[in-house]
Amino acid sequence: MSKRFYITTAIDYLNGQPHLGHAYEKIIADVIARSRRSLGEEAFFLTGLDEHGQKVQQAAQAEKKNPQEYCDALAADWRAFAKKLELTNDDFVRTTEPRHKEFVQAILSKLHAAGQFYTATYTGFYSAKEETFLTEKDRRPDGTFDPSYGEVVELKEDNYYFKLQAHQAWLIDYLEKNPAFVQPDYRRNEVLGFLKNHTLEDLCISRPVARLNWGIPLPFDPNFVTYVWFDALVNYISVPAAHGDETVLCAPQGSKLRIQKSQLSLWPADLHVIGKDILKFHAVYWPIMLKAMGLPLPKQILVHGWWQKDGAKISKSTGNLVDPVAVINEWGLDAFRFYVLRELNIGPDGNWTDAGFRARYQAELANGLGNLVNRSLSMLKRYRNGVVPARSNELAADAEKIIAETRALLAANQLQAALLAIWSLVNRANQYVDQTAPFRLAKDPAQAPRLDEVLYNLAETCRVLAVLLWPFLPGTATKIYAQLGLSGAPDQFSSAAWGQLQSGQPIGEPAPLFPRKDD
Ligand code: ME8
Repeated sequence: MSKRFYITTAIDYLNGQPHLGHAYEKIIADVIARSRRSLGEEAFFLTGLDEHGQKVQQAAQAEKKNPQEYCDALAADWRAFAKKLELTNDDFVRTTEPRHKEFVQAILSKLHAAGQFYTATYTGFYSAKEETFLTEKDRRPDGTFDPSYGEVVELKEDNYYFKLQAHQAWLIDYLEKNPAFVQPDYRRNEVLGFLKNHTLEDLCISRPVARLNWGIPLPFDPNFVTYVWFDALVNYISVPAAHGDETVLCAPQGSKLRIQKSQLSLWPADLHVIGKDILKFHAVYWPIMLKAMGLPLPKQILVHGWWQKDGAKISKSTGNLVDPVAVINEWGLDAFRFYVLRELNIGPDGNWTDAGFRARYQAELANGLGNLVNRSLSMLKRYRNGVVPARSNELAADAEKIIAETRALLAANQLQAALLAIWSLVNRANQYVDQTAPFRLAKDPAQAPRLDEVLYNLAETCRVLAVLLWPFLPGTATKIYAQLGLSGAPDQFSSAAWGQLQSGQPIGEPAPLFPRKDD
């Protein structure tokens, strides 16, 4: 059984509705998964929800629900959201599922038996909002804690700790020897800088049941639960275990786990797609946890930046939100998928403005791609009764160059650059219409052979574009195929090769892909 390309996203906290940042990350992962499948690889795409913790427990209490009921109701909204984005995820994990909880417990038992945990008493400050312990170093010069921590309380409690510190030198060495492990490079440098300038503190993995019970009970001490990182990160291997992945099943020896019949080979993950705020957990804690379990490390952690709206942090409390569902309902899913990937490269922070969104819709989608496809196919309908003329290769070299560029960029997860390459073909073809002026050629019967050539080149370019666009704009790509009279989805990159549109084939009905919207 061959190993699949395994791609994951962060699993989102279930304490509200999904926003632009969540949508962005899931779309990045979806485009990469679709690209790999289009390029001929088998891919497995995992996303899901992080459901334990104090915030969820408190939110459920506020609604007078038990936490599981509260999670079940909200999880239905998040699953519907994944559908709305047309994500092609192969599984959807919820950390409250038995298959996940049992695997976490099996791992905890193994690490406990191997002496990787110890107990210690903590005395200090705690932010429930951020679910984190604070130290004197976290105080501001005036002695207070940043308001982003919410209410900070003083605590004294016993907890279990995982030995991180012992692996610090190993991790520095690993990051130095594996420059692709964290991308982009400046994020890797950030992790290295942190590791070289700080002594790692061991990781607290538990909470006393008396304070938090909405977590996974420690199998070796019923007075404690684990939650957040030792719970959430393990989703990346608990799901492969549930699918019968032999590599991860070696980790918790001897335990009884629920395994589906599928028997997939997934681990190590090829790509964890995450946001910059959870880099330390993925690039420091997670590799050390895996090493302690005796498992190979993921191949790459791909770190995206954060969206703001109109230059300010996205925040529910100030109402500074982009509602992805409202945007999709008004403008269409593909316009939304296009804007987030075209506007923001994977790495830096981005800024959503409604004006910027409209401008790209108008210029690149309606006037660029939409106009090209619509006028090419309308002219073919009008001048040739919708029947594809004989093959002609005038735009073949341009197309082949851009096909090769797009292939390389998709393989390197350079999504914004791939869109730029694809749009250079859109622009080239629109320029070709202006240069060859088929509407003038149509008036002169002596130019009929030339008009045939032009119409073939345009229709074939539209077909090539549908294949290149499939991972990004699957609905639009499928519509272009249907308007060309082709059945199925343009989901195989190999069919982008020039000249596959057959002479004599009747096309379908041209219709605008991106209706113009008047402001
Ligand atoms: O961190 N722009 O969950 P989460 C871009 N449960 N991305 C954003 C964003 C923004 N404005 N806001 C959030 C968690 N994100 C944990 C993860 S993984 C084992 C556990 C991204 O709901 C954020 O960077 O707070 C993260 O990758 C994801 O959304 C989920 O964030």
